[in-house]
Amino acid sequence: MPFKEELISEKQLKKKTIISFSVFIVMIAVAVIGWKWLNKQPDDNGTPKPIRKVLNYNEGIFSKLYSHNHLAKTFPLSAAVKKVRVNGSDGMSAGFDPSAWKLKVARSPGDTLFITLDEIKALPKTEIVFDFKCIEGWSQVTHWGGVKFSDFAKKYNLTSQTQMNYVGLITPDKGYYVGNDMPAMMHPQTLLCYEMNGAPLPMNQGYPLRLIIPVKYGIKHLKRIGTVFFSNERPADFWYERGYDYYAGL
Ligand SMILES: Nc1nc2c(c(=O)[nH]1)N[C@H]1C(S)=C(S)[C@@H](COP(=O)(O)O)O[C@H]1N2
Ligand SMILES: [Mo]
Repeated sequence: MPFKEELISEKQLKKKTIISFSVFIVMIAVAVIGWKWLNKQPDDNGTPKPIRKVLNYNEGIFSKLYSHNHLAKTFPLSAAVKKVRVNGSDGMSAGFDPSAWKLKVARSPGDTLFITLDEIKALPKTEIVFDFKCIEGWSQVTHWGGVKFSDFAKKYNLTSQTQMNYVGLITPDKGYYVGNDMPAMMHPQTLLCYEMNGAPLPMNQGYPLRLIIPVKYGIKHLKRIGTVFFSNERPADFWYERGYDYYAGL
C-alpha cells in the first residue's frame, strides 16, 4: 500500500500542541495535589495511612502465598564470606555485661525462665549458610550456628506459647525490638544463634545470642537477645515504627 502522507495544517498542529500541553499541566497538578493530600493524612507507624493500607494489603498476599514450608536457599560452606558486614548497633549499648547475661523467656505472667548460654549450647546444634539480605539493598552469603527456635520451644515446653500469633524479642537495654509471626519463628531454618563462621558470635554481631530468621529481611534478625515473649497481638517493632513493613518477609 503506498504511503499516504497526512498533511496537518498549522492550525491543527497548534491545537494538538495545546491539548498535549494542557494534559501535561493537569497531570502535574494531580501529582502535586495528590502528594500534598498524602502528606496531610494521619500517620500510621511512620507512614501515611493510605500507604500503610497498601503495605498491609501486600503483606496479606505474601503471608498467604509463602507457606512456611518454603525454605530459603542454602549454600556450601565454601561460599560463606569470611569478612561479615556489621550493620546496625541499636540496642547494643556499651554498658552490657556478658558475664551476667541470661536469656529471659516470659512464658506467662509470673512464669519467667532464665536460661544460660551453656544450657542453650547443650541443645542440638543446627548450622546454615544462606544469603543474608538487608532491606538497604546489600546481601551476603554467611554461615551461622545455633539451636532451632522450634527445638528450643520443645525443650522448654513452650507448647501453648507457640500456639500464639507472635514472638517478641528485645535487647537487654531495650534499644532494639522486633516482632515475628509464629510460622516464621517455628520455621526449620530459624535459629537462636551463638556462632558465626564456626566461632562464638562477635560482640558487634550480637554476642552472646542473636536471631537468624532466613525467611525475613535483616531488620528482623535481632542481635543480642535479652527477652523473648509471646503474644497474640503484634509486639512492638523498631523498624515498623519507622515506616517499614511489619512482616518483612522474603
Ligand atoms: N540489636 C540490633 N539488632 C539488629 C540491628 C540493630 O541495629 N540492632 N540491625 C538489623 C539489621 S538492619 C541488619 S541488616 C542485621 C545485620 O546483621 P549484621 O550486623 O550481623 O550484619 O542486623 C539486624 N539486627
Ligand atoms: Mo538491615
